[in-house]
Amino acid sequence: MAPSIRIRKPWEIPGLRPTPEAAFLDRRKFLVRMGRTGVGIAGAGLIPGVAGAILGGCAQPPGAEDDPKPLPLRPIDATRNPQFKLDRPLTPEAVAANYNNFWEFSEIKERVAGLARNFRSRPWTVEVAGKVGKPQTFDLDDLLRLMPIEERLYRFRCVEAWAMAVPWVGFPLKALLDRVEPLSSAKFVRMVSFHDPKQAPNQRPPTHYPWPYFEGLTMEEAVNPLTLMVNGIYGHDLPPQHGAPLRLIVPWKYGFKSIKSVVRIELTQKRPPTFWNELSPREYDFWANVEPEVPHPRWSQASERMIDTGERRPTLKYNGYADLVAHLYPA
Ligand SMILES: Nc1nc2c(c(=O)[nH]1)N[C@H]1C(S)=C(S)[C@@H](COP(=O)(O)O)O[C@H]1N2
Ligand SMILES: [Mo]
Repeated sequence: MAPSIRIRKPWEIPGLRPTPEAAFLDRRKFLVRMGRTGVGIAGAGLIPGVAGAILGGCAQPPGAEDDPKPLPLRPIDATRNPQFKLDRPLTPEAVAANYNNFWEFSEIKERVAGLARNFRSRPWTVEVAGKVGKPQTFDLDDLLRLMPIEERLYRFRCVEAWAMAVPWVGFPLKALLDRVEPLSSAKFVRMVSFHDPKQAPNQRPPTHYPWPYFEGLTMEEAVNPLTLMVNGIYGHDLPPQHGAPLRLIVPWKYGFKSIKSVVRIELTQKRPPTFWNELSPREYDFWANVEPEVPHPRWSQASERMIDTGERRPTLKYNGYADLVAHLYPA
């Protein structure tokens, strides 16, 4: 009788799946490296243009010399919306820009910036389709000219229990959806990331992931005023590692909902499948609301670790945005 061998998926292998312990060790290595190279946190008062060079990190992939140069990060002059106040300091830009989850490039947070630095995010189009009256494919720069761009300071919480606070630049997703005239049958919004194995090393065979990355929200969540489409951070274009040129930010949900480098938005009648939920439904549910009292199967969610200082803070219900979203989830 043949032995029955069950081949484990990479996300089931302890060394490869995200754990708070791994994240903590990674963070320590990162601090040591930052100290050695002198690319200190003080260097974070970024002059756009120089930002690309700094944020690109020092982890150049082999052969990167032949690659085109990183696209410059142009300044964005957006007014800060005073409604969104923080209860904690902003995370230094250089820390946020070198500790990223972007599995298309690497499963190691400190390597993403270097591997993504030459990502071509222009020209870029965003297709909006499905249950809408006016389906449309927008050139991104045309779209940005139409949208009410502003800056917002938001808390951000990863399911792995790390957290940061950053100034995003973007526009409410609702402003975009209004232009395509959703039909009454539209109940969900599905979003899809880019798929380009030439640029994204972890999308190449033998990858075990069902690329491209896909996520979704209910229509009510999508039109909530907090739900932002983001094209900038720290007063300039998004650098590749943060999801250039356009990503979603849903600040009351765990970070995996906030899909990066979006190419397609589709309004649907049925709840769409989502990437991490397909891979591990017990661990990553569709809702993914930040709830301190609901532990992840492998760790508590009662507290979170700030990625710059290592400080632990109590996790806030809906990441501190309950007044704006609790009504979406009646008990
Ligand atoms: N396309 C895509 N989007 C993604 C991810 C990813 O791997 N691929 N990771 C998610 C997770 S788990 C987190 S925590 C955030 C991280 O965003 P940041 O690197 O800008 O902090 O992006 C989310 N969006
Ligand atoms: Mo995450």
